[in-house]
Amino acid sequence: MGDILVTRSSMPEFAEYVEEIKDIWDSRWLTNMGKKHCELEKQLERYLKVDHVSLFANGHMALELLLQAMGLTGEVITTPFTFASTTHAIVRNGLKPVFCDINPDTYTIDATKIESLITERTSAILPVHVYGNLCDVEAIEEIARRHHLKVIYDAAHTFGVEYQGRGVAAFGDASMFSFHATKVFHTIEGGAVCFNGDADGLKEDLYGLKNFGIRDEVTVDAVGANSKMNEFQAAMGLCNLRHLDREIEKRGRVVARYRERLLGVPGLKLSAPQDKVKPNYAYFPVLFDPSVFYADRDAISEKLKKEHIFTRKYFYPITNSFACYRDRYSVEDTPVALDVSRKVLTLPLYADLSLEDVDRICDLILER
Ligand code: T4K
Repeated sequence: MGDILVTRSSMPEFAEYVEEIKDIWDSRWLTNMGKKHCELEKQLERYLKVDHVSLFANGHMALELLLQAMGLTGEVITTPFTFASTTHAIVRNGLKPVFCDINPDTYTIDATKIESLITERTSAILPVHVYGNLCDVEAIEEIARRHHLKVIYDAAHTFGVEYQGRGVAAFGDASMFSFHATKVFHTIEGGAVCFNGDADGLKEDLYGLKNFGIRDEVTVDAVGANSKMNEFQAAMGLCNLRHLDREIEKRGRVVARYRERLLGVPGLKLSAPQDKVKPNYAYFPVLFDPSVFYADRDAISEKLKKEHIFTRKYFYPITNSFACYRDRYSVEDTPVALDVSRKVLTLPLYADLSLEDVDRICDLILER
């Protein structure tokens, strides 16, 4: 039996991709905001129900350059229960991350704990819609309004998620999506910044920052980077977008089977579906409580590995304990995040995972 990895990239038919990239050969236009790039931006604006989509070479650079474009200063309130990218993007902008604990049920920022962390140096809140779970966007919006703070969402996991019929990128000042190969929607590598309205000319600033800060042939007015999505990435996005709804539906079936088998088992905690949220089934996290369940998550992970089934501990360790941040932050400040990170295992999830394989994974987890 072949390996079952934590995820597996969705792919269009080979012929479909070849057809999509044919005109790249004819035009010899390979990158720098070409036709495919522009077409994908337009299609994503429709799909995500948002005014502006700005594409990037990857999600991390999208976030890093977004923080730069926003001109943030001082401190940014965020959570450590995330991928390295979120915290690094803050620090690489010369800003100080201030870590807020997470909600024990959604694993997103605990909005009730944000206000006590606000100082006169705070310029923004950077919450993460972790696993595709929506943050408490209403409470966060209210806090930001009261304290005149920017809200930037790390929406890397939330492509296609909607709340009360609105695309998730409608919330906050801007959102970053990742289109990495492991994501529900991908462009091989890739990412985007999405936002509504454009009073401050953010779209133009982002356009400049991903292209060395070049405004026109003779004007370089920002210290930019190179983070342009190329035409082959955009072509993969155009193909994948055609099949996305079906892929999400198939993921939904896998999640439903996991829930059927694991919900209510003493010592296991699953993420609950959120009210008024259209989900994208990005990840399937399970918390293993060894004081109740017969084994801890490391033992379960090892047991599955012996059967060539590979889970991941997203997100362990939490970012405020990373070696590169040693002695700068304390995990004691975020006890819930620390506890969740020690118990969580994300189980294999992708559109083509068979229900028989889900059953086999669940049997292995449940049998002593
Ligand atoms: N913010 C958050 C909250 C994020 O989770 C991420 C990325 C970002 C920001 C930054 O976005 P990007 O700059 O990446 O666009 C993976 C992904 O590389 C990363 O994108 C993702 N989060 C993170 C949660 O997972 P690794 O180091 O675990 O990847 P890796 O190579 O171990 O792959 C995991 C599994 O995916 C493999 O076992 C098999 C499968 N896979 C992997 C690749 C590379 C495929 O099926 N196809 C592939 O091409 O980070």
